Order: sequence, then structure tokens, then C-alpha cells
Amino acid sequence: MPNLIEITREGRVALVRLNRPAQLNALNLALAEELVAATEALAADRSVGAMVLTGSDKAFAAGADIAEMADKSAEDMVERDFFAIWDRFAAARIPKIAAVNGYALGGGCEVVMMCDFAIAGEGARFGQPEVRLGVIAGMGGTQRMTRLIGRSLAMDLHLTGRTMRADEALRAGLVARVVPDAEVVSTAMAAAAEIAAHSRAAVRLAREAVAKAEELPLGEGVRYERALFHRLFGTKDQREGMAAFLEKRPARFHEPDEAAERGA
Ligand code: DAK
Repeated sequence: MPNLIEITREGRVALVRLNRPAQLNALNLALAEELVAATEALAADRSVGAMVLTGSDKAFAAGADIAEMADKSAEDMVERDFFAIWDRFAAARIPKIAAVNGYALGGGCEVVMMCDFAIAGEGARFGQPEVRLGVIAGMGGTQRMTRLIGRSLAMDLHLTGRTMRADEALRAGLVARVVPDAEVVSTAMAAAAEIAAHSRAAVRLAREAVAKAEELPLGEGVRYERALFHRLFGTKDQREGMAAFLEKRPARFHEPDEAAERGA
């Protein structure tokens, strides 16, 4: 059986490609298990600073695998806590950029929203069509989308099941950038390389701080951010980054012999 994901490395960046093209990368459990295991391994690998998640030209992912779910009972769903595994993908401590061509529907759109940000091709299509199947989003789509793009548009998408074009997704804030289809992966890889070149500790805490903004009231969030900011003054990377600026040279955050002692 072929691998359901493919991983290639370019320097400190991992490119992870969903690989069920005949099913438009429908997200079955086997694929989820493979992707989560790979993502957690990449997060633990200090030689990797960021990952790009992509699909095929036609589909990032057309949703959870309908064939796999069709005959499940409510008991099956509860017993197996269906889709809980995706929480581990979202939680893995590695910057994740979704590089989206084609369809990102249902669970596919939800995986896009689990990533830190998304770069979409002009032909990409986003939507939460689950209502047309007699169900609702089950991987966080109602929650993450409402926070990202607001209640009104989230209601529109979840209640009508319509798809949204890339330009609308950009205006709404669902994706960070839209580029020509052929440039999606290279643009995402370049962004990931930029992130991976930075201090691992600073990137990690920046991710944590931004993510907390979705949970905390403003005052608490600002205090949380300040505590993380203070903590970074205990790292070599802060000293290196600021010394490099003052000495008018590029910062060197990733000398192999130093990496282990940084304690990021
Ligand atoms: N699942 C399984 N197979 C899929 C699929 C999917 N989501 N999407 C496409 N495929 C398969 C098709 O069945 C077809 O297979 P064959 O017939 O060739 O064997 C192949 O991929 C090519 O698809 P099409 O022939 O349909 O291609 P078209 O270009 O004509 O259409 C399309 C592309 C993306 C518009 C269409 O395939 C489509 O509408 N796909 C379904 C999109 C969708 O409804 N996605 C949402 C899935 S549901 C939960 C509750 C709910 C959920 C999860 C959890 N809990 C309570 C825990 C629901 C989550 C979902 O994501």
C-alpha cells in the first residue's frame, strides 16, 4: 500500500504532501495517523524549523473520508472519539503553513485552519459543505472559522455549504496570501525557510502567544505575552540576535554544535 503522505526535506523545512489523489486526499483515519505521527516527529527534530502541508493540484483535501464515515453509528463515533486525533496535529509544536491548491472542503478546510497560516492558489476553493451530508463540521471548523473570519461569514459557509473562492478567503482572513496556482508551494516553502532560519525559541513562543489571543481576554493575553518576552532574555538566541544587529551582520541561530545547548 502506498504511503498516504510523502515527506521531502529542503534544508530546515519539511514539505509534507497528502497522497490520496484518486480520492482528492479525503482524510481517512489511516492518513490522519500517518500525518500526526510524521508531524510530531518533525516537531521533535531540532534540524527542522517549519513544515509546509500541501495536497495535489486538484485538491488540498476534499474533506473527511465520507466512505469511511457513512455507516458509522453515534456509538461508534463516541466510542472511538472520532477525529480527536486531529487535536494532536493542531497541537504539534512546529510552524505549519498550508499550501492550498484546488479544493479545501470540510475536514480539508478545517486542517487548513489548524495550520498557522495558509497560502492559497488563485483557483483554490474553501468551504464547509457537511450540512449537505446531513452532518456538521467535526474537526473544529465551527470554532476556528468563527474566530478567524467572524460569525456572519462563518454562519453563511456552515449553513449554506457553499464554497468560497480564494479572493474571498483572502478578504475574509481565512488565508494569508493568494498567489498564482503554480507558485503556491514555492511561496510557502520560501516563507517556511524564513521562519526556520529564525530562533527556534522565539518562533515557538511567538506561535504560543498568537494562539493564546484566541483564548484569553486582552489584559491577560498582554501579560502572557510579556512573560514569554521576558523569558526569551534567558536564551542565547536573544543575545546572538541583538549582537548581530548591533554588529551589522546576519544572526547565526543554527550552528549545529550550539543547537543542543540553546534550551529553546
Ligand atoms: N470522501 C471520500 N471520497 C471523496 C471525497 C470525500 N470527502 N471527496 C471526493 N471523493 C472521491 C469521490 O468519491 C471520487 O471517487 P471515485 O468515484 O472516483 O471512486 C473521487 O474522489 C473524485 O471525486 P469526484 O468525482 O466527486 O470529483 P469532482 O471533480 O466531480 O468533484 C468535489 C469534486 C470536491 C466537488 C466533490 O468530490 C465533492 O463534493 N466531494 C465531497 C466534499 C465534501 O462534502 N466534503 C466534506 C466531507 S465531510 C464529524 C462530523 C462531520 C464530519 C466530521 C466529523 N463528527 C461528528 C466527529 C464531516 C467532515 C467532512 O469533512
